[in-house]
Formats: sequence, C-alpha cells, structure tokens
Amino acid sequence: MTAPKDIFLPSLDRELGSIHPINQVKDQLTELLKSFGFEVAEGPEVETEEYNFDMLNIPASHPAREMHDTFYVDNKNKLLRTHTSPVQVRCMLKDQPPLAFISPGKVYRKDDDSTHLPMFHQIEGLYVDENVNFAQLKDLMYKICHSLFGETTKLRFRPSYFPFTEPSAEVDVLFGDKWLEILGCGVVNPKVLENCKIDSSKYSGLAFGLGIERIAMLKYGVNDIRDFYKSNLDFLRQFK
Ligand code: 2U9
Repeated sequence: MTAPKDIFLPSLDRELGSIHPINQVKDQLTELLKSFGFEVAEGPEVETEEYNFDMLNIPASHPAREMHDTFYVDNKNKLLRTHTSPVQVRCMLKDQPPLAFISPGKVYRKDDDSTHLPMFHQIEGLYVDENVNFAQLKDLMYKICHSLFGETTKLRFRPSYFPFTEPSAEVDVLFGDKWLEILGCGVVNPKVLENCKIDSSKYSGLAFGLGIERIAMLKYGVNDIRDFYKSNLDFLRQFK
C-alpha cells in the first residue's frame, strides 16, 4: 500500500520572496561606499542623550531635543536615536584617525505624513584624517549621486547649517527641471572631534547623511513613503 498523500503539507512551488526596496537601496549604497574603503559600523537604537545630542554639539535648547520631536524611552536620559551619528561617535572614541566608517540603520523621529515616518533608515559616512578638505567631500558626493542616479546627473551644493559640521551643505539633484534635495554633508565641526578625543589641530573630517526612504522614493517614483511599510505584495513585487 502506498503512503497516504498529505494535501495539507506546504507546497514546494511557493513564490520566492525578494529583498525589500529599502534594503536594496541600503545594500547598493553600502557596497559602493565599501568599495571606496569605508567600513560598516553598527550601534544601539536606544541611545543616551549624551551620544545622540551632546557629543554632536546639539545643545539642550535645540528643537530636535524637544519631547514632541524625540521618543524618550524612560526617565534616565534614554531615547530612540534620531540619527545614526552616535554610531560614528562610538567609532571615534574607539579608534584614532585615519578612520572611515559608514553607519546604515534605523532612526526614529516624531514625524508622520506622506513623506515622513516615525521610523526610517539613514546612511551616514565619516572620514577623518590629516588634511581632509571640502573638495574631497564634493568629489565623494558627486560619486554617490552619479552612482545612484546616473553619471550625467547635475548637482547643486547649497550652504546649510548643522551643529555637527562647519561648513555644511545640502546637495540637490536636477530631476527634469526641478532641483530636489538628496543629502546633507559638511566638514566635521572641530568641537565634535575634540568631544571624541581627536586632536582637531592635527585632524579634520568630512561627514554626510542621507535618508534611504527619500532616495528610494526619488529613484522609483514612489509618492507616499507609507507604501514601503504596508506589506502590499502588489507594491513590493514591482521591486523584484
Ligand atoms: C559625526 C559628525 C558629523 C552627518 C551628517 C547630515 C549632514 C544630514 C540628514 C540627511 C537626511 C539626516 O536622514 S536625514 O534627515 N543628514 O544632512 N548628516 S552631515 O554628520 C556627522 C555625523 C557624525 C560624528
């Protein structure tokens, strides 16, 4: 007698899954930056105020530190990191220059609309050595944007302000006839180097940060950031 057939076993020809579009963009950027010599660094998502803000020259009066902008976890100065910069702080406290790290990962802010979510992904990069300058920063930003959007992409650097970089710039990319903001960058503020026990008279650094969801939205023409997290297979299958 043959064994009975079990029609309730899972079928062997189930459809294979695929990498989520946010992870695809994250992996693409990570591989590019690794090819330049950056090492990948990771760190905790629950951070201290000190590492998330103070070490990065973000003062107690800064609006990013307000209760309505940051998720505080308990009364002991713990919070969900608002950027991956504290990972870079930890790298500098551990190693002396030359150092080159990227920190991909989840970050949290009290935002919720068609272009912002309370959780999103960032990649930040940090390079510290002797004689690091703004020309090198520009060159790196060109390489990143050309890799993401094509070699003929036009870039525009706009002066900006971040407490952790000086000077700072925002980078726009020309899409059709519109300039769209892609990332932020700058020369690391010497105060931040000193906070991290690096001699700012000997070393300088460059840093940049970008939001992966934003890049993925522009790259794939997605208008609502929430589509990435609805688990709608009709949406996700487009990125197979
Ligand atoms: C250290 C020193 C400096 C990282 C940087 C930006 C500029 C930036 C935003 C892009 C879109 C955040 O996801 S976003 O909202 N980031 O514009 N980030 S420079 O600078 C650092 C990081 C670490 C120790």
